[in-house]
Amino acid sequence: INPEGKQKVAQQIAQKVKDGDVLGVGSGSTVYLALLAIADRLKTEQLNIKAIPTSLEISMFCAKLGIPLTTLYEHTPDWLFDGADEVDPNNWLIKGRGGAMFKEKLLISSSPVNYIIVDESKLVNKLGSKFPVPVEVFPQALLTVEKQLQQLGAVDIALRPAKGKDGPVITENNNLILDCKFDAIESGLERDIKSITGVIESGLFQGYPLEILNG
Ligand code: DER
Repeated sequence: INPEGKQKVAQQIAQKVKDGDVLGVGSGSTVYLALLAIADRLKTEQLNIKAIPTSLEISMFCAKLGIPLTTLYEHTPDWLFDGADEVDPNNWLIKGRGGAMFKEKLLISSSPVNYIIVDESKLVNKLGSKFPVPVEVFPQALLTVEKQLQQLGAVDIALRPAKGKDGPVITENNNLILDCKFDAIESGLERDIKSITGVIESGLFQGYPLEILNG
C-alpha cells in the first residue's frame, strides 16, 4: 500500500469537483481520503455539491464532513469515484472487500464517468490473484447458488464471516456474501454469475466505462 499514491489520487478527485456536481461516491479507505480532500475545498469555496453514497459508512462520513447527501430517487450522478481491490490490464475490476458492491455497481452503471482510484498495489496481471470475487446472495438461496458457482469454476467458496458479531456478514440489503476464488476469470463470467437465480450482485466488473487513476 502506498499512502502517498492514495493521497495523490484523492487530491486529483477533489480538484475535479465543480459547483453543482452530483457525485457518485464509492466505498473504502481511498474514497475516504478523497472525501476529506473535497471537504477541505468546501471550507474555503462555495461549492453546491451533493453526494449519492454507496454504503451506510460513506453516508455517515459525508454527513460528518458536511457534504450534502442525495439519492438515486432524485438524481443520477454527473460522475463517480470509487476504489477497487484489483484492476487488470482490461480495466476489469474486483471490488467488494467492503461489502458494498451492489450499490457500487448500481451507481457505476448509472454514471457517465467513473474514476477508479487506486495505488499500484491494486494493479494485477491476472484478476483474482489477490482477492476472491465477492458474490451477494439471497440467504435461502445459499446452497443452490454455491453449487452453480462451482459449476462456473469457483474452486473455493467461503461465507464471509462478520467481525464484532457471531455469524456471517449481513449486507445492507439483508443478504450474505460468498467469497469465491476462480483459477481463471474469463470474459462473460460476471454475466454468468449474475444469471444465477439468488445472486443479487457480484464484485466482478467486466467491460464498464472506467478511468483508472493510479497514484
Ligand atoms: O469494497 C470496495 O469495493 C472498495 O472500493 C474497496 O475495494 C477499495 O477499498 P480501499 O480503497 O480501502 O482499498
